[in-house]
Amino acid sequence: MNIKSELEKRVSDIEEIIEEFLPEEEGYQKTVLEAMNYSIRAGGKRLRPMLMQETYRLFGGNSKVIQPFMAAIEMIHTYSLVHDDLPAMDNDEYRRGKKTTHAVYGEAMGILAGDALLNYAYETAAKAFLWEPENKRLGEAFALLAGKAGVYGMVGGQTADVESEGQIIDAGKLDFIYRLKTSALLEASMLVGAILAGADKEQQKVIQSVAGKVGLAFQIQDDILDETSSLEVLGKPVGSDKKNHKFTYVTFEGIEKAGKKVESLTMEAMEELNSLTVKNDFLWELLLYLIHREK
Ligand code: GRG
Repeated sequence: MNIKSELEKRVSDIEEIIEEFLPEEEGYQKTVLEAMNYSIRAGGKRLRPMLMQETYRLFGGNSKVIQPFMAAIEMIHTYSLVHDDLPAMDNDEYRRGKKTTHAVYGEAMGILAGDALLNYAYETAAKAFLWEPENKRLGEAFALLAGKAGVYGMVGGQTADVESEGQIIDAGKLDFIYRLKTSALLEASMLVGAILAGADKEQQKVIQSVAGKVGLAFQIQDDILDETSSLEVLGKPVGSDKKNHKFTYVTFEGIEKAGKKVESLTMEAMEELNSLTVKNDFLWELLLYLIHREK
């Protein structure tokens, strides 16, 4: 399989799906609608909707009902990036190779565009209930998505992360931050796919564990790239962790050990995925590809 061309094809399919759910830019609130669409259309790997769709396929899902959830997870992810880039947080000017939302539209619109994207994500996912009112799995998927994005998920992780700036933290707290700040949305992506496709509780447990490990590996690779990459390749400034006095896995263990950890976590995740009777070759290749991702 040529993973690069398969990835390109999937990203373009996913972008078409997301585009269908984006709001019209009109009315007195036109500016915030433009800022929302600007942030979403700025690009990115579309990893979360991709993992959702591939996990849905893994368990034999074949309805359009997954699509509003795919758009919703990308909206939630994008809101988190818009807010993370704000002056009160990382104060970054570039993201996904473009000016950040607050850099283009001003700080107030950056805050509002993030708020609006988060809410619009749920408005979008709720469309699935109108399409398939008899589908009993939708409520579970919706609750899971909200929980993983919220204070017991990504927002909780970001809180601990912000409060830890400038401090030396122990491995337990770092693990907490990574599991919530980063893994939670990857867990939501894969679990929503699994739930909507009808995976049973045992299968969901495996997916939860796989996604948790992929999330940790993904965050550690993010730490590595923040030290080793460049603005041109990454599309966002490097050295952001140092600038913000953030204690990362790389500070703890160094680049080499961190790289090994990315590999071992991914291998464990892949072994667990392999323990399932269902298979998805692309998902397998995608996880392998992520180990050595350059952006
Ligand atoms: C503001 C509530 C709130 C949360 C922010 C997600 C996040 C929490 C902060 C963004 C910065 C960061 C290092 C997050 C960890 C997850 C991560 C590596 C995000 C970047 O995801 P990619 O690489 O981005 O998938 P693209 O642009 O490809 O979509």
